Amino acid sequence: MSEIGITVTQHLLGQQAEHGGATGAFTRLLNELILSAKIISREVTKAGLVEILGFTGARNVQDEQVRKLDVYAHDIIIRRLCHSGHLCVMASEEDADPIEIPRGFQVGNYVLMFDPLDGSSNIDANVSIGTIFSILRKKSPGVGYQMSDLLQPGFQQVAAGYFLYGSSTMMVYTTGAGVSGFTLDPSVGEFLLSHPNIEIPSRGKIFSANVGYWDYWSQETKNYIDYLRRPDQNKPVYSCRYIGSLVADFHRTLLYGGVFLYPADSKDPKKPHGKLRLLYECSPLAFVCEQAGGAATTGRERIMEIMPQELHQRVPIIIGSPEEVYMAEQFYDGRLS
Ligand code: P6P
Repeated sequence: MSEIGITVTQHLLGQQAEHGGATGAFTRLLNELILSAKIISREVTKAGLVEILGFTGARNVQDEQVRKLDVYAHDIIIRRLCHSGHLCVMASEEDADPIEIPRGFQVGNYVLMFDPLDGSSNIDANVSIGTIFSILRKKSPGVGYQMSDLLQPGFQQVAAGYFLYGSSTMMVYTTGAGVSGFTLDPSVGEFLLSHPNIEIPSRGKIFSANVGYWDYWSQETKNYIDYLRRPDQNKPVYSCRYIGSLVADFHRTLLYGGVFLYPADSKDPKKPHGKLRLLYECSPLAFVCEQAGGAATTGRERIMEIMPQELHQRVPIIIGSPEEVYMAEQFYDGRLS
């Protein structure tokens, strides 16, 4: 091992070597994403010092105000990944439509779905935010892409993960052979292996949900949260922790155990299935969580088995330690109340 430890590129090359037929395309693709994250991290870190905070005045496909850093992160990823030569199409939270590879650029056999800067409403308060990514293989024949290449269920992912821009910048990812975490060492500009083989505790002591929406929740959700809150000598006393930034709430759940949920609620008729998006938020985090020994469900269906119907589809999510997630399913299917 070198004096600075294992870099993420070395880790990727090691995984590539284990895939006999690997051409290196996937490694080069992920390296472009890693470079994009380093650039985004630099801007996020100094966001309070330069005029890159605030709103652009536009609203995205989610009808959310778009912040300058959102657009910056979105643009950086698109520019760098278009040049990678390994993608046939991309999709971003910030764009209503699929993002085609411009004419003149080499087209490849992978699909990238991403949320460029999730939790950006927290930027002004210096709360941790993140980039979430999901990589799939092109399934349709021929050179161009079909919507079916984008609307694939989570179990078809070849890789998924996130970058967390917090007290340090971290990368956590899986290619289906466990979960590894890397921390950016700004002095050398490298992501170094800091969390090899992450495994989520089978049970935790924290639940994470926006309890402010209690009156908008279904009775099943209320019964489950009541169960977690109820003192019972057969289970730990749970704390409630909610940052309101998905990547930060998920990362804490992954390392400490417990459960994060953003259930369906009735507060916005336009979002009856909750707020979080399937393809570039719930599905990639579900892949990471399952690979770490956890689980991810809508309460009634495994996230990774949902057949997507549209690009920006929203789903309820309950994700985390297996014991808390499987307990939740018993409340949603009526076995417990
Ligand atoms: P609420 C941030 O805007 C985000 O998309 C996720 O990062 C976060 O988990 C969720 O919304 C918070 O939503 O409704 O609790 O403010």
